[in-house]
Order: sequence, then structure tokens, then C-alpha cells
Amino acid sequence: MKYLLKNGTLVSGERSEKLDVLIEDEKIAAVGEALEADGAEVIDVSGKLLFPGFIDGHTHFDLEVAGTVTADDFESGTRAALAGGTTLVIDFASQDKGGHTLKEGLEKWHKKADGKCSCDYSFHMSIVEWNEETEREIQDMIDEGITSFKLYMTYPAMIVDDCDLYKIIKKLNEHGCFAGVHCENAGVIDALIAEAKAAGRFGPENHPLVRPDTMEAEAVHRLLVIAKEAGAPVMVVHLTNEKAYREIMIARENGQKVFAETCPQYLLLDDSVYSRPDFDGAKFVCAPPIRKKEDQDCLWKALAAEEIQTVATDQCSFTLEQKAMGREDFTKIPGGLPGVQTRGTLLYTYGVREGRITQEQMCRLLSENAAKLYGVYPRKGAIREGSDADIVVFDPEKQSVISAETHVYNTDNNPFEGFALHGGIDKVFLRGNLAVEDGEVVKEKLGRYVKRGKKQI
Ligand code: DUC
Ligand code: ZN
Repeated sequence: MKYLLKNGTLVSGERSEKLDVLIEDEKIAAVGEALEADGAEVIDVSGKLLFPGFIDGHTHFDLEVAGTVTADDFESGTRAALAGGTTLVIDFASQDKGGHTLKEGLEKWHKKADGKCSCDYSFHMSIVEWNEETEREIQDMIDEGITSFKLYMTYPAMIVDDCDLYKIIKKLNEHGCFAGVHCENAGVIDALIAEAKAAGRFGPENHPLVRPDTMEAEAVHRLLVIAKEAGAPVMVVHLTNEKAYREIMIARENGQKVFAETCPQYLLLDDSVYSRPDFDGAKFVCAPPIRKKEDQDCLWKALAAEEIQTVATDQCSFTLEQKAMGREDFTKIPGGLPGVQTRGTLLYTYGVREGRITQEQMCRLLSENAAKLYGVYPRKGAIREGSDADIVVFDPEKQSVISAETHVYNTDNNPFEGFALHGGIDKVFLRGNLAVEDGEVVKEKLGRYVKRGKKQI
């Protein structure tokens, strides 16, 4: 199938230009002025912005958390992602603790995802146990197109200690790979939870108090000291606050390579959500927690200064019934929020329209930088001849309001309920397939597994 997109404004990480785009089968065949093409369906995209398909480098679909499974699996989750302009998600496959291999983890995640995805998909691999076999398996993972890994400094089922943290990030670097690390100080958080419970404090308003910004910053600091010793680059995922951000800046001043990711919930919500009445705060329980207004301001400035490389979602959704598992004890609330459907439109509305970032920066944050970090550039993350025809036709004038009544997720709640959007998804091409029209997914399950190369940044 051939499509000719005429009269749109093509946004790249560098500039915005009025250029036509010719799509032939799965690829972009040409980009230029006043293009003509026999046999192509011509689509007039005047007044629209053309972004390279968005890449979400942080999703959790079909994940077991706190004795339940996320409301969105790869089927509903990638449908929501596609509706929101995301053409590639990178989910976290995981090894299980107790003598299990990375290969087993990868097979498990392929079973969850294969044949179900409406956008392209790839995996990072979470390493939760380090031994000679895991070490050998790093090369196997690279052969399977997995070049980024995940490490946790918290959660009993996932945590690796400082000794393994050091060894793993050093070994990954020898392979030209890196890890994204969930930074929170597990021990002190456990102590704070015990204190809250001993004092009879069991409501969701305690969630941010037992996982304070200081304990995220401490873990970021420790990670970066360890990374310095290992001589390895690392990524701080879901960065939430100013104290942790300062640690990253200090490490960079010392010559370290540190990548950072944040998420819309940390840019747009503040910790007052946890004190909402009637257990409503449970909806917002995620780790690390949502922070203060000053932290939001810091993160926006860091995006504008390009000190944070990418905005992902940490999508991990639950219904209100699932959240109610923690009605008597906030530590039993499954942690996580939906987000894949609204990442782009929120960043446009509250970032670009409000003058906090430019639309070129939005392109870098949602697409180009992620493509380079995760080794798929310029096949993904660019609208240029030879790239996959993953294109978001974005209508800067479309207006809507986020609501759980109309969203695509399998959840009955949305953390951004009532947020006005100015700018929205018109069409999405996934490898040349017109898969979203007028914001609705019209072609499903065309997603393919993407083998990735090594970081290009
Ligand atoms: N945090 C969450 O809130 N949910 C899933 C994983 C994570 O790190
Ligand atoms: Zn996560």
C-alpha cells in the first residue's frame, strides 16, 4: 500500500518543516517538497504535525503484582498505546528468583505478548539473580535483540544487592549494554512501613511518607557511586524528584554517563492525591510515589534543559477492585498507574502548549532519544527515507478531556481523569498500516517483536 501525506509539518528532534511523506509498504520511501506518486492514496494533512511513532521504553503489561495481575495485558495495553501514538513499547521481561534463567523469563514474556500486540514490542530483561549462568546468558539476550536490562534496588522478589549491582553493570558495559535501575532504599522504606503500622497508620496517605524522596535520592547516589567504580553508564528510571535529580547532575559533573527517564504522573500530579477522601488516593499508589509541586517544576526544567532523555509511562494498571485489596493496609495496594494512551497528548498540552518544552524536544523525549538509547535508530524514531513508516499524525487543535468512561484501558479509573487535552492523535501509521483513524484503533494486532541493537547515545 502507498500513502502520500501532503502538506503536513514534519517534526524531528532538530526542526519542524513543511514536507510531504511517501509511504510504500512498511517503509518511508521519500520525504520532500511537493512529492507526487502514482498509485498512492493521497492524504491531506494540512495543519497537522507529523511525529515519528512514539516509543514507550517503560511498560508493564500482564504483570503479577501483590497477588494480582495488571488489568491491562499486551492486547488491551498495546491497543491503548497505539491509540495514543505509541508504535513501539519496550516491556520488562523478568527472570524469576530461585535458580531460573533469563531465557525462561524471555520465553514467558513472549508467551504473554506474541500475537497479541497492536503496536510493535520489544523487551528489556530484568536480572534478579547474578551467577555464572546469568553472566553467560547476557550474550544470548543480545542475540535475541535485548540490549537493555533492568535492576531493582527495592522489592524483595527483584532486589539485587550492591555487590551484584556492581558486577552486573560492569559486565553489561563490557557488552556495550546498560541497565535502567529502580532506585529506592529498600531497608529504610521497610523501617518506615513498620513505624507507620505500629502507629496504626494504614491509609494510602502514608504511601508517600514511607517512600520519601530522600530514600530515592540515596539510592540514586549509591547507584551512581557504584557505577563510577564500575566505569559503567546507567539509567535512572522513573526519576521523580529534585534531590535525586541533583545526584545525577553531580555524577555528570564528575564525568559519568547517566541517562534519566521520567513519567507524566511525576510531571503533572502532586502528592496531595494521596490524601483524597474515600480511599481515592489508592488510585495513585505507585513506586516511587508522586512527589511535590517543586519536584514537578524541577523535572520540567530538566526536560527543557535536556538533562532528562526520555518520558516513558511505567504503565502498570489496576482496577479499583484490585486497588481495594489494600483498603485495610496501604502496603497491599497493587502499585502502578495506566498511562500509555495519554503520554503524547499530555506532554503536548502541558509541555509544548504551555511553553515548557518545544515540539522538537517533545519529539526527542518521546521518540528520537528512546530510539537511540534502545538501539533502534533510525529504523524507529525518525521520519526519513528507509525508516519504518511509524508516523503519528497529530492534530494540534483537537480538544478532549481524559475520562475512564472513554479511555481504551481495561481499568475503571484514570489518574488523569478530568485533565483537558489540547492536541490529539488523528492518525497513526504502524509500519505503513493506517492503524488509527480519527483517534480510533482501526487495525489491531499488527505488532511485531523488535530485535534491538546496542545504544547509540
Ligand atoms: N512501580 C510501580 O508502581 N509499579 C510497577 C513497577 C514499579 O516499579
Ligand atoms: Zn516500572
